[in-house]
Amino acid sequence: MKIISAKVIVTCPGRNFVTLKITTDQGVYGIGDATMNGREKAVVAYLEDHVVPCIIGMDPRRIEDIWQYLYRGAYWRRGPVTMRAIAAVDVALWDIKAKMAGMPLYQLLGGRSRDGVMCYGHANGADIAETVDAVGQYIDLGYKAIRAQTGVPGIKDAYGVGRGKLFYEPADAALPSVTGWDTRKALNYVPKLFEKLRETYGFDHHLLHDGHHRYTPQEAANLGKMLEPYQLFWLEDVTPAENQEAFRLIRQHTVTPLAVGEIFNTIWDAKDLIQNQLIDYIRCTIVSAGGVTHLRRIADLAALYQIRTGSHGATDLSPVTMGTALHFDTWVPNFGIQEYMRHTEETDAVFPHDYTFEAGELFCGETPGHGVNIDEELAAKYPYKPAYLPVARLEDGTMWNW
Ligand code: KDG
Ligand code: MG
Repeated sequence: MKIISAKVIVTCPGRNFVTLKITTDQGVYGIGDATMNGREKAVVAYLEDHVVPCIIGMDPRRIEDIWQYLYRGAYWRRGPVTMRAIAAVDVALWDIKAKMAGMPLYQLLGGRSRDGVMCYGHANGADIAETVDAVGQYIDLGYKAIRAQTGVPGIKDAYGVGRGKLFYEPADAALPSVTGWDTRKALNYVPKLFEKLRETYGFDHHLLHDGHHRYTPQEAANLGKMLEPYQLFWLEDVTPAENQEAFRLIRQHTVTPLAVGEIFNTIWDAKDLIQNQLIDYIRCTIVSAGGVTHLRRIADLAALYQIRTGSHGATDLSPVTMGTALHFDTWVPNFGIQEYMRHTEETDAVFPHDYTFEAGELFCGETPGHGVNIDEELAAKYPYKPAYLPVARLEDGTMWNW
């Protein structure tokens, strides 16, 4: 059996997606996601110029060997571009293998560990009152877990507050727009949101919050401590993770569970945090961390330390990643939660899929493969549009982490 073509498809049904379609000489094809928000074309070039020519003629059944070939063989290891390109190939090959076996992907991974996958939605509002209402809407939709982000008085466009409700897209400008940040104002305001949420809805639902890399380790520890009475499911990306020692400082001061990993690419980014038990949830997902083959290794390492998964699932992770992640979540023994930011109708039409949402849980389908396809004719109607994530600056103009 041979790979006879590997086609990179770029489409923008509301936002940009990069998809790889690998076809075999036996007519079976597989689909992989290679999207990198705001830097899409770098992965397109990596795939078209450096990966596709190497894999034509290879046996698509040799998933592990092809993964190692692309990882070790490039000499230049890791990084968001490389690992997304490898992920796209890996997922397409798992899709092919599962189709050939006539099984949904989770069966090849080891079968079902659970019926449904608990997911969390994104509630946001311009201020506390609006965010409390938004959380109520998610509760009415049946969600068991909700991430709450509020605008902060005096901060221009705080992170996580979008224009849409069920879906919003932060990469919304042809050049990066400038948002503001002020830690003091956020630290005074965010705990009040969670106080109000618990006062209004009680403690039956899981609540989550994303710090989006904004706080210093000391400020992060302070936030974690202030949020303790409200028993969050997790506090995410509360400080940037380049310096992983920072998490030790945070950990020493708060028992609020910590989550990190959506911008990690390999097990090496997560290893020290996991082995030193400095986090509670690892948020790497399929597209950013080298596909099913590599994410499985990260989850297995995390399981040794009772750290659970919490796959990133914002709108820039295409339905191909979402569908694959749901098969992974259905199998992985140390599953924690799955982020679920809904895609627009246009995106869903370009990527027909068989996963469903019911009563706060997501369910992968039973069709052979990962259950997500691409309608190439429809995809062609939505050409690439440059779109960047925003940047953040402090009031005095200093660049900050978005
Ligand atoms: O492309 C960047 C987004 O995926 C990211 O900002 C979303 O932090 C995010 C999250 O937790 O979903
Ligand atoms: Mg995040």
